Amino acid sequence: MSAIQKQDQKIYEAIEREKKRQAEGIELIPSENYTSEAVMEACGSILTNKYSEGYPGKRYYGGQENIDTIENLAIDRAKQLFGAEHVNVQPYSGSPANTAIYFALLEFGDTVMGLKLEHGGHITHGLPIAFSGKAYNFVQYEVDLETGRIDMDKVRKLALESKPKMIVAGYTAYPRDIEWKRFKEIADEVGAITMADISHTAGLIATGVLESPVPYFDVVMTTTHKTLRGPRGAIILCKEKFAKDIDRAVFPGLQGGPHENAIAGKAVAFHEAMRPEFKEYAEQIKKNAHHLAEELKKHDFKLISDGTDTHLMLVDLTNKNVTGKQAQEALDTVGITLNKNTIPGEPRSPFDPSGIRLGTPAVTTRGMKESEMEKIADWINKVISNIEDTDLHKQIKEEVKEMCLKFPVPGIKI
Ligand code: DSN
Repeated sequence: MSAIQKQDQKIYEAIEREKKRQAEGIELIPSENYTSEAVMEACGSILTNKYSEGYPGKRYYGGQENIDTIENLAIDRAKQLFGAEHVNVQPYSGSPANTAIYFALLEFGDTVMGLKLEHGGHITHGLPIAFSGKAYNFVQYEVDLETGRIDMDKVRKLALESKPKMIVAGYTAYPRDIEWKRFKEIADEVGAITMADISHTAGLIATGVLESPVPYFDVVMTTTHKTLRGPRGAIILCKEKFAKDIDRAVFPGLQGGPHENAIAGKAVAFHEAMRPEFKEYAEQIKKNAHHLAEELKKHDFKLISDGTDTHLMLVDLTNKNVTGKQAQEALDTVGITLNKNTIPGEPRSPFDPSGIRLGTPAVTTRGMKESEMEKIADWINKVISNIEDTDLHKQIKEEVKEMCLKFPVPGIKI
């Protein structure tokens, strides 16, 4: 950081403060993680200087010999990691990847099925005010309000009624296993394309900790920065028969020059994810999430679907007489970061919803295990049960910091 320090003090200081925040606090936002130093080196490398519109072997600018090597490595590693027929590693992030998939395989106005946002879906899965919801006729399915789970019979009924051209499965706030095979059977019944968004669970899927949709689904996409622990970005995996359409939709359909520094970071992360220790990491994410869920339940927190099969959980705070926003803000003051979240059937506004969403990918990267999950649940309970007790919050902030400093964050030396 010495160059930034010399020439841009304001940015330098903000980054230093962010380092301290990341090191001294507990990160529970389930879509965040800490990349390795190797991933950060690739992202911060001289590769950021290069333009490389096109694909390996077919570029529009010169000087591509090293870029092609890097992008081909990213593609080959992703294919191996997920057992995919074809991979595009150029999407800038999850939303552009999803938009590219729709652009490749649908016509504007086509009917698509996706899970409603407040039930755990993503804005790109058909939110009416988003591009997906405006450009396509999204028919939204929901989770069962009693069980918090997707009822596959209801999905089938909706598919038979609405005859979608595509069915989207895979979510951002759904704590349970997804029945990929059943989705595929329903899609086949109505002749729909299957699209899986595994952004949240890709690291668990790549390691076999959760079942993969890749053998069943036509197209699968994932961001690379969540449980997969790579740089910010996304990839699209698909069956060979969709390869040309997907590639054309990413470039030149939607994007210009790919970010080859991020693609190098993806390649490094895929290499890391193929190591045996990454499987152990993914298994521990799930164990930690399960343990944290059970501990929260002991403190009378109501979990949507009563638990988790994955890395994340969704908590309805209604019985605690605290809103999601109040909880998020109070927990922020003690150094515990999570996000306020709508719950299925949300009666409140998305800016101040009834729930919180939390997960274990980041704390597991630091080496925290079940005993730390017990402490975290205890602190969350104390803060939420004493939402205005700022003296208690100050004391917990010190306890949080003391524990965190025993678990270093990759790339941060405090
Ligand atoms: N923002 C991501 C998440 O937090 O789940 C989804 O895009």
